[in-house]
Amino acid sequence: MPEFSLPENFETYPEARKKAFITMKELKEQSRRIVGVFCTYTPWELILAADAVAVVLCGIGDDNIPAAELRLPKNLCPLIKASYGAAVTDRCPFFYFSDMVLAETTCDGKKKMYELMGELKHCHIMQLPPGKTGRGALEFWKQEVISVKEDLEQFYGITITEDKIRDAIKLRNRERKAVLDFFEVARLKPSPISGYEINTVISSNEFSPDLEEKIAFLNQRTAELKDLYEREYKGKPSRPRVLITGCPTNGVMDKIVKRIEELGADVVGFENCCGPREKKDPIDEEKDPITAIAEKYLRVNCSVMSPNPGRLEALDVQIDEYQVDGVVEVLLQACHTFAIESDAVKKFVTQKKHIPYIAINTDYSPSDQAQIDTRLGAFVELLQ
Ligand code: BJ8
Repeated sequence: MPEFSLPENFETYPEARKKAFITMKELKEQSRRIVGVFCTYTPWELILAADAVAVVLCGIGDDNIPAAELRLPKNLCPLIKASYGAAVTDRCPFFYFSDMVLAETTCDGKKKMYELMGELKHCHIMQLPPGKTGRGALEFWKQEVISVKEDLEQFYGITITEDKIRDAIKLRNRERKAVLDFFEVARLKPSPISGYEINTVISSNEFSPDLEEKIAFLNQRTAELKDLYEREYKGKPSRPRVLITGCPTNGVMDKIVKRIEELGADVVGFENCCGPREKKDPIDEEKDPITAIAEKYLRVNCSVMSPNPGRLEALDVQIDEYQVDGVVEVLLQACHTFAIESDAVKKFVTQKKHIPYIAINTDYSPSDQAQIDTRLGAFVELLQ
């Protein structure tokens, strides 16, 4: 059995991180292939078809930022700094034990950070077209999907067959459905689950070497919550219902999502990459699999795409389906694409949907917590 060592500072790590390191080490010792990923544009199906486990690397902790700032500018998105900081300090078990990284040129900060990350281990960077509809965008992206397949084959010395890709598409579509059903429990009014729990369950399940196990777990939890609703929630009054939109929120869960709920509202939905954004859109199982994968991921409604009308369409549907009373937009420091798009989002929410909207600009440090609490408190009050 191959032996893998732990980082030098392992003994100083908190218990949860130590546990994750041990789990990953065991996985490596079982000779499992591990690929680190960052973004919703990642074609996970190809990783699955390579018999590899995909692990999500996005940094969420403030503690890794000082190390990142030795090489990255301070005025940069905290998600980017935390991701690089966790990798360069050996504090991320998923990066530490991944064989390679599969990432995409989304925003400028991320794509330039990947150049530094590439000094640490093999990073395959997919070039994302700047828009979904430009002439040649799909064909260009399809070539990028093909190059991922070829790199995985070369890196691991394997052949990824069409049948393997088709099987992976089917399995991931089933997983998408299970995740979506779980998110949609919060459409019930009043919601039998907090937004904080939704996010915690989804993010802790993101890394799961066994997708069948993950699907079974989510299906069971969804059924339990529906049962709980029938027994204890149905017919009772609801607290104000909030939808989160904007940048990914895993790094500000305590700072924003938890606080909204402590202040008296329910976070019922996420129109961001921590929510059902891409889960609602399965991959076509009938088409040529590479084309179907390319088409599916090019439809992701991220602000890095210009134009990006699909995001407002998704907001429109989600506000109605989740019976939302107010929208909180999270803008991470120096995220220009979401910050600029927030103008259209605000107009849409207040003028077309006629509900209140607030934008919170923040980073991963606790220094602005009091100011955020004051603003969120006033917002929740407005929704009562
Ligand atoms: S598909 S949202 S996961 S790029 S890192 S853009 S917050 S400045 S994360 Fe994202 Fe993929 Fe889009 Fe989703 Fe802004 Fe920060 Fe850039 Fe960010």
